Amino acid sequence: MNGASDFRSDTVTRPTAAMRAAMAAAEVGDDVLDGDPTVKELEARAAEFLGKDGALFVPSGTMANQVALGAWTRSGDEILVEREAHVVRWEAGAAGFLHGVQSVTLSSVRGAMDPGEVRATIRPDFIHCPRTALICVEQTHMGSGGSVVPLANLEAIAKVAREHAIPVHMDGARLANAAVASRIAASRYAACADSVSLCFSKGLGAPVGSVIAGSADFLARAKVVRKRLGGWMRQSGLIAAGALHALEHHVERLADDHALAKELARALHGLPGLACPPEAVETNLVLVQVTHAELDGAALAAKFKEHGVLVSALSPRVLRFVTHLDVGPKDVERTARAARSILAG
Ligand code: TLP
Repeated sequence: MNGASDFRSDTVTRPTAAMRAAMAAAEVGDDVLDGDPTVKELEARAAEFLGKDGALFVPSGTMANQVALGAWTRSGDEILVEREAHVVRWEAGAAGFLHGVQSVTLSSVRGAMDPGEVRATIRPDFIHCPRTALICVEQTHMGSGGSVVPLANLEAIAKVAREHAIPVHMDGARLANAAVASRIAASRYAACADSVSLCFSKGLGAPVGSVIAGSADFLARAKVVRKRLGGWMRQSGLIAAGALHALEHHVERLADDHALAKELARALHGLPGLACPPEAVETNLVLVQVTHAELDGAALAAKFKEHGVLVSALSPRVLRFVTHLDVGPKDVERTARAARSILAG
């Protein structure tokens, strides 16, 4: 929809002119045969950003998570994961389909699982039990509207995990948002995990690509899983250049997206049938509870579309607005006008 205010996801951004120029100028090679120089540079830069030995470039955040699961688990294992985490909610059952692992899900307060409950859920070493092979955390936590999981909580979970010699995987699709919002380095959050993913195709504004980072040992296994999943690419320097540009130029500006998300929440909160307390907005996601008597999430999203505003209905009672590089204050004003007109009618 041309000219729309597209709040469906931060994945919808189009590369900027400067990013396209960087991509066009990228030096490339066959990443499988000899290593692509731009991919190598991106992997080194991303590893440094995340404070890990190294990183592997993969096509998507889903593949980054699934490469990690494949590298840490074997068929019949169990993973502990937050109930709303992308790994269990939004990856089409990949953990079971690809790796034969079952997921035990734990509730959380805005993405922060209770370390005591994590400890209590770890299986004993007993012939009848599956092996608890991995604990998964997510930063920011998408399911609770981009909340920043407190560092102290992640450290407490990491401590439990280490005591039981269980690795931790962090879905860091939007870790850069957490770092910018909290002014805590991404590498400090990542230090709570043995593997961490980062997406360039979300708030960072690149067209494609994620990395999965960790120790040299982990990466050796991860490389095999990436190969098995068909995720090893060839002249991928072209897209890695977009990701490199994003890492160099689009991290600090995430603060603008966060401010805009708050502005959007302020504009919508309290309109009849909508609730999105601005104080709950920590990064670039705004979850709007739909309490309207006649309109559910899907009906409301359809009405917004008539006004040129695109938004996701996550469930009958929840709309999700996401701010990013390609929306600004005018789009928020348009959304507020649309909301007032829809709800007045
Ligand atoms: N999430 C998408 C949809 O899949 C829901 C979105 O629009 O937010 N981890 C987290 C926390 C994510 O939010 C996503 C994407 C992923 C992983 C997967 O990334 P991709 O889409 O690159 O596979």
